[in-house]
Amino acid sequence: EEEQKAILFKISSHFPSPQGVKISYGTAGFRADASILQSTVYRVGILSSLRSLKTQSVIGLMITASHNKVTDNGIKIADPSGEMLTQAWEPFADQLANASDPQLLLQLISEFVTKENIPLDGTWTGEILVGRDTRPSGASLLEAAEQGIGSVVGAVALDMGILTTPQLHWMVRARNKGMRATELDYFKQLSDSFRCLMDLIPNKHKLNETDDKLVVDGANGVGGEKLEILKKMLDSLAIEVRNSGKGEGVLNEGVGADYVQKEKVTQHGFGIEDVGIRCASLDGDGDRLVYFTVPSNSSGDIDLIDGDKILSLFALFIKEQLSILNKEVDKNATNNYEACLGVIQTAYANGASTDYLKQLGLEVVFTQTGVKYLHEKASQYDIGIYFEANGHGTILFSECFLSWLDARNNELSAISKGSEQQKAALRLLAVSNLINQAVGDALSGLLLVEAILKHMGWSVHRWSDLYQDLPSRQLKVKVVDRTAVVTTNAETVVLRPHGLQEAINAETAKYTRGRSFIRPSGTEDVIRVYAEASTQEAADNLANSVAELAD
Ligand code: NG1
Ligand code: ZN
Repeated sequence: EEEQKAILFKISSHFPSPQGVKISYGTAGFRADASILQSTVYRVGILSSLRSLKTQSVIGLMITASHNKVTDNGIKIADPSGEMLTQAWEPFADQLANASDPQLLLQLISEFVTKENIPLDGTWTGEILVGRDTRPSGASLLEAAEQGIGSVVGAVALDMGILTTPQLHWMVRARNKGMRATELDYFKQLSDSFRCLMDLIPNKHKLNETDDKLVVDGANGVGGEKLEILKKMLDSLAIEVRNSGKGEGVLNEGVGADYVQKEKVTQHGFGIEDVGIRCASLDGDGDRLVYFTVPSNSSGDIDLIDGDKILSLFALFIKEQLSILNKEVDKNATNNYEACLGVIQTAYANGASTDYLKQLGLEVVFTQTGVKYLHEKASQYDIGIYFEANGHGTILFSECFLSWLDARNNELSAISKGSEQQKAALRLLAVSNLINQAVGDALSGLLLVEAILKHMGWSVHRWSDLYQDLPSRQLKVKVVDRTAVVTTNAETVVLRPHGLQEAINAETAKYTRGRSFIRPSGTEDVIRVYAEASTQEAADNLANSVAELAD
């Protein structure tokens, strides 16, 4: 124990916390200008070692700032099943990151180790998989993380290199399930299950060659780079990657899913020559996915197919497979299983998508912004589908449902091999292998979209026409103290400052189909404003007046 203290003390003194800045955990881990992150990353390294020892599992540490500008960086931690770090440890992460000197740091750690009963006696070896995106600051920050991990006796870091965030989360999950977890294993699982879905495409759609090319904007980041590798393993899909990170373009600058979704204009590398073609865009660390098309007018605008519409497509497909599977099932038979399907959205979901999903008869639940909240909720269903409008989402299958499905598939393959019912079972199993159940993953999401469009025999336009988005507008307001705004009810209602919600209500009531809310961002120093109304002009006006109220 004394030895442990000495090591921590010695190494910590090389990582003084930045003066005069308070850093906080936020929606998706710590994020800031890369130049001030050395000590934070070092300390999160320590935390991930403790987390690994506590859970006696492999933990992940990812150096990325996702869609933020290239000079930013950040840290995301993956818990044993690949999901985000448990919220219960976030306050400790905050305390560590802000501890002013090594003495205080040591004291915090030792109190926490006692409180959480973390075994530091060497009976268990902690293992932390570390990865980073393509940001130039990544290599040196990753080193700081390794120093932090190594500061805890009995914990080791394993450098997985440059990865998308979801790849790292996937590896953590796979390792803890005792599966092979290299990057090649990841690519193989995705391409194998994609092939499996393509083999199950109804005959009538197999020959449909139209609409076959997909063009993908890689945000000049790691996602584009990885897609270049993955696409070589797919034989039935032609993908062209632009902004792949190999050219001159800067990460996330005028490109990527966040830009496309928020600005709704064509990004760098796309234009009038792409009219009508099916296009997709990834974000800087490959965990967000949106689709879009370039319309024939030369407005510079795009037709966005956002996370809500991806969610709708997934929900429709899964619902269809479930109903085929349960058709003709004897209600009293033991092989009957009414899978509970749930759909999770946030307040940013377009109102038209929610109406559509409800009209399909689906259960729609709302949570706060941030994948950690959506994921938690989705895990309460047999099949939980969650998406943020910005394109971050996935599908979770419960162990219980999957083992029933597996058994049911075996049964069906014995009594009615090749039947529609068995195909439905196989499709659902393939989806559970294709979709990254650790966290939203642009690459696996993209393959699932492609397989479903092919299954339905749909063009991108047919998909886009599922429903018409209500016009919406998002704005950011810079304020002195964003924490002054406190919200409730999945962030749709402002509690403080007093009177603000009433003012927003009064403003919103002036608009047909008006809806508006504000919340403090968890990743940037701003208040976000969202407004929706029946016309674009009205949505813009509503957003502007609410922004003025928030200022
Ligand atoms: P904040 O900055 O808390 O709004 C943003 C996104 C989240 C989530 C996180 C993490 C919006 C409105 N917000 O969070 O959905 O993706 O970043 O990347 O898109
Ligand atoms: Zn991201």
